[in-house]
Amino acid sequence: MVNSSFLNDDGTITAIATAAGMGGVGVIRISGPDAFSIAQKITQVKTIESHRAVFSSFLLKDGQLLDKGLLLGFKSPKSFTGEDVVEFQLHGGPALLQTLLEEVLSLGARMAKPGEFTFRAFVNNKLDLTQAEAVSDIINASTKSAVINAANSLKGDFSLKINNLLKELIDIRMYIEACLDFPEEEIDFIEKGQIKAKIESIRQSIIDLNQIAVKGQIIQDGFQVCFVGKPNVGKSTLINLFSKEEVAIVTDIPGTTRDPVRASINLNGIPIKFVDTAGIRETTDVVEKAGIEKTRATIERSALVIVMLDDESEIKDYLNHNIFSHDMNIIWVVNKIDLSSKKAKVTHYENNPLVYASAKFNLGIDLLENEILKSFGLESFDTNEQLFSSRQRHLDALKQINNYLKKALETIEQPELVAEELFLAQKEMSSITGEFSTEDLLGEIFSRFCIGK
Ligand SMILES: Nc1nc2c(ncn2[C@@H]2O[C@H](COP(=O)(O)OP(=O)(O)OP(=O)(O)O)[C@@H](O)[C@H]2O)c(=O)[nH]1
Ligand SMILES: [Mg+2]
Repeated sequence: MVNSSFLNDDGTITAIATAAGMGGVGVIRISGPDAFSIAQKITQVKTIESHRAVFSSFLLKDGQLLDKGLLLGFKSPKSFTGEDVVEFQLHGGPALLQTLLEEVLSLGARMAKPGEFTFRAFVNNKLDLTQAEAVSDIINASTKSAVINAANSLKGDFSLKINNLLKELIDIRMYIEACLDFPEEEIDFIEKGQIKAKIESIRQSIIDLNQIAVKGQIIQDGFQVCFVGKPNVGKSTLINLFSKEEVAIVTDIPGTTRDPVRASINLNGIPIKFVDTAGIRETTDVVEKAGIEKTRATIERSALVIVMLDDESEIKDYLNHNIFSHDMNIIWVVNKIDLSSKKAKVTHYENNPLVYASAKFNLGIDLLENEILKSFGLESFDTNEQLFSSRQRHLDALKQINNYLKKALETIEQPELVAEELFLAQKEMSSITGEFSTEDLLGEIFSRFCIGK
């Protein structure tokens, strides 16, 4: 794991904090014990006051002026990382920033690894793990809703909910353990009832939290939806309509699309990656055959498949040929209704929706959009609902906690077992905020950051 190496390193680190490429302003960040002394050498500012911006020169060792800009110092512990931090704000030219970065490195700092600044903030208790993850989420957010959720997590909403439940859980566990230590003071019938009720209430809160977290994760990561169907059925026309631009070539020649075409679309605040694929048919054309193989691979990776049809009678062919795995999320779409007397509507084929539409004339597409959201339980999605960014890791932990609490309730007559299950639930809860976390987990989380964060 890339990051394990920085777990016990408190040297001075630096990186260009702004995105690669040219920009009006570029930022170089330095954190660690030598941050201020390095900055003094570069700017020749004698005393750098904390939390005060100073307009200064940035110079090389031989006195060559590189640029002028803002020098900002943050004295430990009142900084993002909790260490001494300095930021240089200068013009955002890649060569300029690189030259100044090399100067900082030559004065004793080393290059920061991805996520290392945030990792230090975590180690120095400036952020807990969910907040550190939210830093990465807010940078990677692709819609406004995702930004707001990440901001809620960063502010500590998710951690607060977990910590409150953790407190309640510890209280009950302590009480049971105390009773176990003094067996002469048996837990009486009424108390048992109260313990059970408390565990039930925590479990309900975990279930509620999980529901919010699932939505948060969908908004954060979105999901992949692919279009499949016979050549010429209108798949590319549909992806172009959704993405409001010509991402795929549309012709009346069957077999036009060969490589999968991708477009990211924001549907009700949810980022969806649509993939248009090569039409499925028996073919001897080698290139088209390769395209069809890719289609199968794309179907496997998609959370939902939209199968476009010329006629509903084709559904049986797909089912007879076992094109889709048994638990695949499918929406059938009969396209080109403008050529028949069919009306735009939604019906069902077995358990899956069947939408009648026209991609070319934008008929029934609103119904299709609604069915897409519905297939993920998001049709009545309230974008004002207080959510937070969450990840698979959080969902897995919440599921585990729920299991432990369930077991605790099942063994309520045996306090030793209840205490053990509550302890496991407590450990799992603490793993969410990072109180109990392995090096591997930390490495995995922080290595996904960009450099400079
Ligand atoms: N009348 C009518 N024509 C449509 C409709 N949707 C698509 N077409 C036409 O059907 C033809 C094929 O459309 P495409 O979107 O290229 O079809 P495709 O499924 O991507 O085809 P391949 O890439 O070859 O697999 C084009 O001439 C489209 O203009 C529709 O709703 N009504
Ligand atoms: Mg196509």
